[in-house]
Amino acid sequence: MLFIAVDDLNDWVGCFGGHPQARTPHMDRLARGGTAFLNAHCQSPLCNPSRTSLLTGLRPSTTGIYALEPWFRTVEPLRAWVTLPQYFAARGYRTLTTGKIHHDAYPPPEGRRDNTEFGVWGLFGGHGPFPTRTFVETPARHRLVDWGIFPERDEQQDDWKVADWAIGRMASLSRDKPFFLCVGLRKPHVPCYAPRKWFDLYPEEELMLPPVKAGDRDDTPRFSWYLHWRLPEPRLAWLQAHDQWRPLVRAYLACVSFTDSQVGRLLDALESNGLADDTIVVLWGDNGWHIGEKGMTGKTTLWERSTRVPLIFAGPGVAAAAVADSRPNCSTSTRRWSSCAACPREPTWRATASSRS
Ligand SMILES: [Ca+2]
Repeated sequence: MLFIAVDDLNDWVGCFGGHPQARTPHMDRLARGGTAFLNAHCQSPLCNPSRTSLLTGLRPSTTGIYALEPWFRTVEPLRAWVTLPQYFAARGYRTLTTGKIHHDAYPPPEGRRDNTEFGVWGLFGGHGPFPTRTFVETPARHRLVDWGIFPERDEQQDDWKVADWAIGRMASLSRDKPFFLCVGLRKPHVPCYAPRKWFDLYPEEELMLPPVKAGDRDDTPRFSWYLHWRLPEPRLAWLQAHDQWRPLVRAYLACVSFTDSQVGRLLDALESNGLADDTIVVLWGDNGWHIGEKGMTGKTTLWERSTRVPLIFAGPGVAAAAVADSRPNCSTSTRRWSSCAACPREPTWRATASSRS
């Protein structure tokens, strides 16, 4: 099994229809070869609680973990809880991980040494590389909250190196033992840096901005704001005042396409190593991301933009060219890809996008 996690990827993926201009040919190809879950939502719209929930199979209301801390093994009821990779390991799978699967630095180094969480630890990677100074001075001046054309080549990105590590392992994975290979890609999590060719896919003058409604949070309870209001991502008002809304949308899309290309490299490597026919591929996002909707950027809200995530299963035993969609506008829960493409979704996009703002 190849288990690909993508950090902060919302539904701006071609086959999920979140942005009409998103170019993600490799995730779309994966979806066509399997089943896309069009109404998948994360269990909690933030890395640590979402990933902890997914890997333990427990809701955040059970783990009690809603924030970037703690590492769940320090919570007594979870100290010996069997995670998904441990479940596979107990059934004879070789388990390998690279990049961000558990949240950031988790587990602490001593948790990696004894190989209790995964059998093999690969390159951890990070958000790098970084320019000598940020391109955009946002109000919070957070090092990660930045966007722009950088670096020069894909190969300089940590995500490229993480994918490389996984690809290198595929060549040597023994065919006599099944594997559970986890690859955690960081983009499009901020900083939204990508080489120029990915920005060129989205010419600024043709770019569609997400539809937003003035006063959209006027009827929301104040408490709903407290979940995220002090996070470092700028608000829409700041982006508009500083002509940064369009550049951020463009940079995010560029990073989505860069990430998609890494997914493509992984899928190609499965095929070239003769592993494609008997490997199940799962691609999942840990939370979505606002880019102007509800007056904000970032995550940690309970609105759809923050909770809806891509989820694709493909491989042996998985229905191909299928979608599962439990949204009210879809008349059946599972459809063939071609028929579901006709489902109405996000009808406000084009009208709003044509009147540039
Ligand atoms: Ca995340």
